Amino acid sequence: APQPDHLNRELLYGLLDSYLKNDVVSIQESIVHHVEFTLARSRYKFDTREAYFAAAHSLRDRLIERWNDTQAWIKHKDPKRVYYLSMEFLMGRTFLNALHNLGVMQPYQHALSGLGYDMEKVQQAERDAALGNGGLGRLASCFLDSMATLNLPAWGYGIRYEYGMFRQVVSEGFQKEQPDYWLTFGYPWEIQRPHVAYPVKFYGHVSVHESQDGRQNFVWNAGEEVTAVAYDNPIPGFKTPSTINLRLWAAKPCQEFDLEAFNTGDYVSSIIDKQKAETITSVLYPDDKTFEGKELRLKQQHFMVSATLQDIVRRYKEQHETFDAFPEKVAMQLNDTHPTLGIPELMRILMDENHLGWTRSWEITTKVFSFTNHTVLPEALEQWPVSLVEKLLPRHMQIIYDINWRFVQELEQNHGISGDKLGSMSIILDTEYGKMVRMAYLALVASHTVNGVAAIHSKLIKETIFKEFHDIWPEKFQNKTNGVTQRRWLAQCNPPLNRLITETLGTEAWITHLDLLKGLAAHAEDETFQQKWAEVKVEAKAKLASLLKDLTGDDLNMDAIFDVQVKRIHEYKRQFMNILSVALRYDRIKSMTEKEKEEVVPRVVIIGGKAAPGYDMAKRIIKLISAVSETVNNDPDVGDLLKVYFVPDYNVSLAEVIVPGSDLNQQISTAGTEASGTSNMKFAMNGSLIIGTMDGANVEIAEEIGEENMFIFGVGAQEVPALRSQREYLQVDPQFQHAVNLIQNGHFGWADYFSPLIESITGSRDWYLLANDFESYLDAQERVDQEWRDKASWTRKSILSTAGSGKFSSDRTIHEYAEDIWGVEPLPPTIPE
Ligand code: TH1
Repeated sequence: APQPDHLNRELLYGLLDSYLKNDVVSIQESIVHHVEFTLARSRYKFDTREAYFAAAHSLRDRLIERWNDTQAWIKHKDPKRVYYLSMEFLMGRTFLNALHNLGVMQPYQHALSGLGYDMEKVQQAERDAALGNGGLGRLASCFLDSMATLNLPAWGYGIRYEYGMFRQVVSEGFQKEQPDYWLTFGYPWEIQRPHVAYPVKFYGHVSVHESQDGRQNFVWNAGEEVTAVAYDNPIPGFKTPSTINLRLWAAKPCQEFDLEAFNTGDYVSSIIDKQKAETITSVLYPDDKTFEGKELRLKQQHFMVSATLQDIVRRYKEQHETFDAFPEKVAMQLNDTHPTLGIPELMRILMDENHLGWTRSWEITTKVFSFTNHTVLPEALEQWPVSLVEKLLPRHMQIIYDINWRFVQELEQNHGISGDKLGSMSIILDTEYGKMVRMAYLALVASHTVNGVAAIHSKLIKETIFKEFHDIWPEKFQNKTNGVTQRRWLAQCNPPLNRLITETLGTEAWITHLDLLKGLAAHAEDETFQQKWAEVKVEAKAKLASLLKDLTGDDLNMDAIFDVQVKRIHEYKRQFMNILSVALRYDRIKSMTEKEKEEVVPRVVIIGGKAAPGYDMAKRIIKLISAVSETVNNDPDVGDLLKVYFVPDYNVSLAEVIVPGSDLNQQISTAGTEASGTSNMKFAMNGSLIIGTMDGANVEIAEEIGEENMFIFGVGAQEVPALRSQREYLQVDPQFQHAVNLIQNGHFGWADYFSPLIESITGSRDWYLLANDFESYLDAQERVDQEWRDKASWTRKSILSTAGSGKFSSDRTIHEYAEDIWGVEPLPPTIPE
């Protein structure tokens, strides 16, 4: 018999792909098998949760099969690989996504119902993997889906936090945080790899040794060592066997025991000490855009990049003798500055462990890293105290100093820069509290490319936070407008719309080529099509209504505009402005005669999002929304003309119901503050109209779907700086003043508690220009009501929203990254003819 080596390898990989069968009986057998042998429960009696776990394990087998083949195939071909380094991956649920991408939805549905289970309920038994805060983490997850679907040889790297994003409970209107211990019942989608483990060092000191050739060798004698263990999460592409890997690291105590401590007799406390290693990966920091200089967070960052780089270098060395080809085989994307320590870590590995000189190491490093900036808010920019970096990572601090020293030399010699300007560009910043490392500058200096996440944002970073760098290196700067995966955010979460689109276009090719949605525009005026479109929306609204019924007991008015703002609570996102306008609407209805009320367009206002636990203002905003909700919803004068709900614990799975069920969505950040936003794209895809400012990706959405099909208001980013400097002298709109007075006068109770909120938008303190934009916002809201009165026109705009959202697929985004930044090519795992 021919040995595998003599077989055509490409054929062999193709054959391996079809080992498990996907007919209904085979699937039922595998589910029942997992009930008995994986869960060790009776195969005659298992509940919904067990049905979920068994079905998940059965599906996992199929994922592993493809995953193994993909990895073997990539290894065999040894193409350039891209590594996406991120401290956050907000994956949400996997079951439905995997069924959908593997194309086995139908057989699993039948298999489960044959066993007496309802797919919908089984699927609800899964807990979200919430290893991220919001947009940045969800973007990383959409990117993985697109990279797999585009057959890119790609890897995701991150941290397996034991506690994900906290669970938000709202009690008497106040946010309470509860731990999200998401691993209680086990996580069936991961594969532990106890043998893929690396030591990660911290603390200690650096010693210098003279080698025979007279070179200095730096040796880092660490004070603490922990082990990073890999957990692999297969990420299936859609309609391709290609299944890539998300490798998440968990911290474990290292193997070596400090014999001295043991011999001195304190056995038990030595063991307890060891256990402390695990704390490194215990919890996700729940702060969205406020930099907190906590030592544990810095440890997490180094832990992630150190394990990742050891893994990448090991993989490279398996197939290559020297580092010469490293930049042709490796691209690494830094998701914001959080993984920037990877830069000095790679330098250290190349210089200290592989004895390449500085010049060679720097050349390699600067060819492999690229960096994405996600915000211009100054409070989010990472600056670590030199004293802390020095203590935790003494060798890295030396390398950062060296990088900075050479950078400053270059500025002086090649760019003629001196004096204050040198200081303003330095990676090390001198402050009254001591020296700081500006991580964004470090990332910029060492990366070949930096990109913003929407056109306006990429322009802004060149003009503001990175201006001096743009002056010397204009060619480094790029834009990569964000996108979202239409698999999860349209095809899976909105089955009725999926069917209607596929039926109308006569193809489901839009699921991988979202541009095809523009074919819907031809039907926008068609009355029967509008009818069908409206019916689909009603179906999605009914699902959202049933969710709210479960939460509140209320039956929603299905004729109302479902008006949604869901995102992290932040002053710049202006949920406060939203609720002020709701207060005003309430007050207006209160003063109406019954006759006048007949003309009112009914609204259901839905707001959801988490406040960072230490963000006092954001927490007060939640209480204000709850207080307004309490008053409005219980006022018989208002009836079902206006309802306000704060949806607790907004997360990916809730978004999958809320987004399709909305008529209107609010994207109302002060122009120039929201880098991109990504929910705006999800809403547009699902035919929800946007009320918003010319900020972030809204600008490009307006280009694509037409400004006339959105409700745009407010000042532009260019006007913001001048307006800010004039805040004290600006005329305050009387309606704004009236809304403020309602709150101040205790209309919704809690007047004292809300006074810091009022202060924050008064006169010169109104940083986000609520007072200034309010009139224009109310005007846009008025246009919304007018539009709703004309059902055909509204539906037409809804169709055009979906039709114009083709650009906002993460497939497009990833294709651009691959071509313009990474230089990686698709490697379809198919058998060549
Ligand atoms: C967000 C941006 O605010 C948002 O506009 C953008 O669409 C999204 O990233 C994806 O690009 C950011 N999230 C974070 C989270 C942290 C720090 C900075 C940002 S910017 C922790």
